[in-house]
Amino acid sequence: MTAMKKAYSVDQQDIAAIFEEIGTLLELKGENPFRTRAYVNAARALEGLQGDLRQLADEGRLTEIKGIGADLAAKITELLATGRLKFHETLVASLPPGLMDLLRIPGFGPKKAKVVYERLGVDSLEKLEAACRNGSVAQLDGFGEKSQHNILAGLALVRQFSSRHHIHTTRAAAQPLLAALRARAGVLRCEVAGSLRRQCETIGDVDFLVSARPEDAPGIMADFVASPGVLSIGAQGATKASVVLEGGLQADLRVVSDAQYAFALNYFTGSKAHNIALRARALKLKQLSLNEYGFSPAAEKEKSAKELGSRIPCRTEEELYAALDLAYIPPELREDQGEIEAAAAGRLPRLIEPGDLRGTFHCHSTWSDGRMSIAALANAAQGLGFAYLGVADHSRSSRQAHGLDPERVRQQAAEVRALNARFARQGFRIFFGAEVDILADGALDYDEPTLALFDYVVAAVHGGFTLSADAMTRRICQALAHPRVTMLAHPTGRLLLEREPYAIQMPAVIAAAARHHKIIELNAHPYRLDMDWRLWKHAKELGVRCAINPDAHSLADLQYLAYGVGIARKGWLTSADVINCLPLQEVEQALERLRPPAHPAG
Ligand code: DGT
Ligand code: CA
Ligand code: CA
Repeated sequence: MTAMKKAYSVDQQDIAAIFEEIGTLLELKGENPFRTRAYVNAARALEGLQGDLRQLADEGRLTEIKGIGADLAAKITELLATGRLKFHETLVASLPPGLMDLLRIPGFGPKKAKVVYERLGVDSLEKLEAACRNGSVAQLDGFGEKSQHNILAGLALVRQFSSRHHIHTTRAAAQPLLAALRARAGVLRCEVAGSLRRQCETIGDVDFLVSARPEDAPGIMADFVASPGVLSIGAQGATKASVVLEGGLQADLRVVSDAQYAFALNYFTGSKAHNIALRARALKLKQLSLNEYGFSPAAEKEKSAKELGSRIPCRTEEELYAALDLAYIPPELREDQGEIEAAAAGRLPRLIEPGDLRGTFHCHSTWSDGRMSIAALANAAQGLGFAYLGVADHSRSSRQAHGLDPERVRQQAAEVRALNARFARQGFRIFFGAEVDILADGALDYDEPTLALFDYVVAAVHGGFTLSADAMTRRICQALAHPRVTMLAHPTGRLLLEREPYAIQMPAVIAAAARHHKIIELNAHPYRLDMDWRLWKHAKELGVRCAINPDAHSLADLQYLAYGVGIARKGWLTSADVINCLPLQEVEQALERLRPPAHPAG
């Protein structure tokens, strides 16, 4: 992935990403490892930097950052001033563009990429596949049959995933295009449709819909395909255009008349399965056929809505659903999962909204692998209007994430107590928790006296992903039976578009959570969105409550909560199903009820 280069708006994370990429590129070129390390170390230092980078630069104090010498300081200054770095651009241009793609294969690093490039001339995923298929990769020193086989399996994964995109990057790419369309003269109404409007966990392409007078359509098209960030134009007609954006995301635009807008919005929002079910209802109930232009008489010889206009005119989707005797169905529910039946019966849930959240759990601080202090996290949570924030740093077995040993847990508890003494006056509370590893045998990573220190415990699997489904299910169900466990983190361990879920029987896990009154997390990180939306309706029916958690490692990550709310809406959840919609006092009582009393000391 090429690091972002937005002029003037680069921040320290963007610069860290560019340094990281430079490290990789230098390694690909076989540069001196010390030089490579210097960039990687600088990237780490920038990621963890607490102060304001721009201010440090203005004061000429960049070299005070650990690992930043005069040379790197000059590069940071160049990036801050221009949003670009000549050295980086020259380096990128000096290597075949497809070489970086090889690194998307799991377990395939710069060292291996360098070997296949130099020995076999492989500089693209296609060439790598061909070289594996004809056996030449297995012949290379340090590779062999097994590693050739693994590369082919990895290639299949990359291919499967590369046609879809994460929701946060898609939103970031779509937002300026949507704003530009809405601001353009002649655009009457404009919305994003498709999977993005339905808040799906990953996105194939973005579908924009505009209504305008016919004479305005060509100009709107022309502006759209000339938007900043457009890499190539796939198609451009009178009412349809399709472009590919930087990063490989496709964006489609349709322009329709304002009279067609509600029908087109409904059609292009989908899902296809929902459209088909809705069309069946129109035929059965009204003997009308429904498509993106409107309601037409079902009899074949009559003129269609495209030529005559809709038999029942609808200005909005609300009117369209009402014409079919249905309550308005929010886009998130349009997956043909019983929403039409529920809308007909007046049984649609009143879905949770972002403003319903009163706090959140599962945030990481600098005590483990987070970038922010607990106080900074708490302040940010207050800034979002929250009444509480749960810290949950890693337990000791998560070494790579600087998991805390019991002694550090006690020190952290003291810090939280001191902070709460201050925050209590503002009606705000930090809940002291931990993200405790579930060990391979299902035991927790801390002993009882340590566990008793926490207000709540998030139990999580961070290793041993290769267990059988039976063993993994037993392992997690055992943790759910533990009296100290409050909630289960990211239940399937999936990393969207990167790593499949581990083998696990989720129905059994959900049943165990219900039996032991445990909360299941909806991890709002755009790589996780785990537990999957398809499972929440069932979990809710069994009485399992949800916690929407950002798994935040930085302040910006708190914004992930919005994606979590989107997925919760897809899962039919209301504010009553989500524990962090409770006001402070009630959430305190709820956690207290779930928490066994501590044993007397000694
Ligand atoms: P994506 O892009 O794969 O994440 O998913 P969508 O849902 O955005 O799918 P897309 O972009 O292919 O099409 C947008 C919507 O257009 C889709 O949700 C429903 C509608 N649509 C597309 N093709 C058909 C079709 O053959 N029949 C019906 N009924 N609707 C369709
Ligand atoms: Ca789409
Ligand atoms: Ca599309």
